[in-house]
Order: sequence, then structure tokens, then C-alpha cells
Amino acid sequence: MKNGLAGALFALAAAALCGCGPSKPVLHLYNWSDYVNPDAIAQFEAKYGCRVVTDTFDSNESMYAKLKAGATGYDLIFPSSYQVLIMREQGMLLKLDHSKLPNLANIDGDYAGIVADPSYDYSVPYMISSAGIAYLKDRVPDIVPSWGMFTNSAYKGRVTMLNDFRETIGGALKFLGYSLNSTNEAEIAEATQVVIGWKKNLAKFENEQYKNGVASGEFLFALGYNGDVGQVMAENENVGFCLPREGVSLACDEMVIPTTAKEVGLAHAFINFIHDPAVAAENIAYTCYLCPNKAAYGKLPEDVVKNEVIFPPAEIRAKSESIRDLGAMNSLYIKAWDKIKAAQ
Ligand code: N2P
Repeated sequence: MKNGLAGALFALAAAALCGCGPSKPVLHLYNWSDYVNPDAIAQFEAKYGCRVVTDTFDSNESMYAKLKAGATGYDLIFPSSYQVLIMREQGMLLKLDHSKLPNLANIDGDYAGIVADPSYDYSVPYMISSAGIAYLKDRVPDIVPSWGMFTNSAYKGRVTMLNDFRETIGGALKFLGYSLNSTNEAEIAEATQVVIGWKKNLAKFENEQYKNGVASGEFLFALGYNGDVGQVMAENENVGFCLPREGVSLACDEMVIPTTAKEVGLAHAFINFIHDPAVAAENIAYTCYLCPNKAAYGKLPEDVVKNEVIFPPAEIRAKSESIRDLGAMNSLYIKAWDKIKAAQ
């Protein structure tokens, strides 16, 4: 009895010393990198008395492959709309409880055409993104807002494109005047030859290092995601960004709860928190991506509202498309990508 009491006191004292009381719940996110304002995460942790741990992926396909290989332990995942539909179809997603998501009312219905499901049954839009050209202003004075830039051999070996078959082959399809969701074999074959030509000018296909690579001058221009480039531009005025005039991909990355999630309540709380107007406004300003939350727009500083990296001009939007799941026809792109990767 005496020993028991002493032991308990010792344990209490030890806990007080190391600061570890009863352990906090942990919300596990599986997200793209540099995609959430760190202050928002800190605010969420304080509000809900939890910790948020983030694992990152650099393409829908690598995320999906990891889940299919058996990775569990994630409470909230951020796939693009076309990938959401594949995961939903396969029963990988939990139906959302709208009673826990009052902020759904703030979502901007203008993007209903590109989200996976405008009734938000299994997915809630997070950010709209597009891929365009990041470049160094002083080193690429002849920059042209066109996919044709990748054909220019003057910058051979100092250029990168996304290691993402829908984005990069999609760019070649737009360059040729076709849909980036084409399922026409002849069009995809033509686009494959275009990318094989581009590859001769590239240092590599890559999804994350281009940010610092362009800023440091290692790469002179790169196909990259608008917000990531916007974040670099905020620190380095020699970095520019343009959207190819032939049109680009407009992606909506969405928040989904996998059926294997443990912290389902916290995951709902996070989705709702992200669509709080003040949180959404600060998240847009920090990430340079567009959270489609109409209640947030009025809270944005003027320079953010005018930032064309975040809000693409209407004429480009009109020529752009969202990447769609092509079902069995996806294999055409997978085969094309294999051919591109094997080409010298
Ligand atoms: C964030 C990249 C997100 C855009 N680093 C991908 N749709």
C-alpha cells in the first residue's frame, strides 16, 4: 500500500517534470507539401487540444499506390477530384456527417463543375490549383506563356516538368489543341511524341524540388503548381509565373476521410475549421492557392485579390479543364507515360 502510493506519487512527479500528461489525440493528415498555413494548424491544435501530424505525397498516383499497398493510419487525405471519385467508387471513403460541417455553406458554388461531388457527400473541396511555368525573370528574358517553351532547346538541361502523367501529357494535349481528357489514341500518341521531344530539354521530371531549384538558379524554368511558385515569388522577386495561353489543368484537391480513419470526429472538425472564413482567408494568403470559400474572399487583402497566380484570368480559365477520371481509358496515359520514361 505504502509502496503503491509512493509509486503513484513518483509517476505523477515524473509526468509533471516531462510535461506529458494524458496523451492528446492525434489527427493524421496525408497531404501535398507546403499546402496548409502553419498558423492554421497551430490554431486547430490549440482549439481542439490535439496534435496534427502530416505525412506528404507528391502526386495522386503515389498517394493511392501507398494506400493500396496497405498504408493506414490517416484520418484526412487531400486527393484531386478525379482521384476522389476512384477512391469513392472503391469504397475507400467515409460518408461525411454534414451536421458537423456547418461551414459547407461558405463554399463557392462557382467551382461546382470541377469538384468531385457538389453535394459533398464524401469529399469537400480544399484548394483549386493549376500547373503553369515558374521562371527566373533575368535568366529567361524570352519567356512566352505557352507550352511551346518546353520545345525551346536554348535552356536544355535547366528545365523541369512535373512527374505526373496527367499534368505533363495533359500539357502536350493542350499544346496540340486537344482536350487534356482526350481518350483518342491518335491524339494521345501525338502528345506522347511532343513530351518525348520536351524530355530532351529537361533535367528531370520532378514535383517538389523545382520550387527551390528555380529560386536558386539551378533550374531556369519549370512546370510547377501555381501556389508553390507564388510562395517562392513572395520571397524572391526574380521569380515569375505564367499560365500557358493554350489552357492548363484546373485541379480541385479535396478533403476526404478514409474508412480506416481513427479520429473521425477530429477529421470532421478539421474540414469545418478549414472553411471558417477567417481561417480560409489566411490559408489562401499563405499558400497562394484558392480555397473556394466565398465568405473568405471579402477578408482577403487587396494584393491577394489581385494576385493572378491565385486567381487565374478569365480568358485562361475559359480554355482550361479539370483532369477527369477516364476509367478504363486511364491505361492509355499509363502506357504513354511508360513510353516517355523509356525514351532517350
Ligand atoms: C502543393 C501542390 C498542390 C497542387 N504543393 C496539386 N494539385
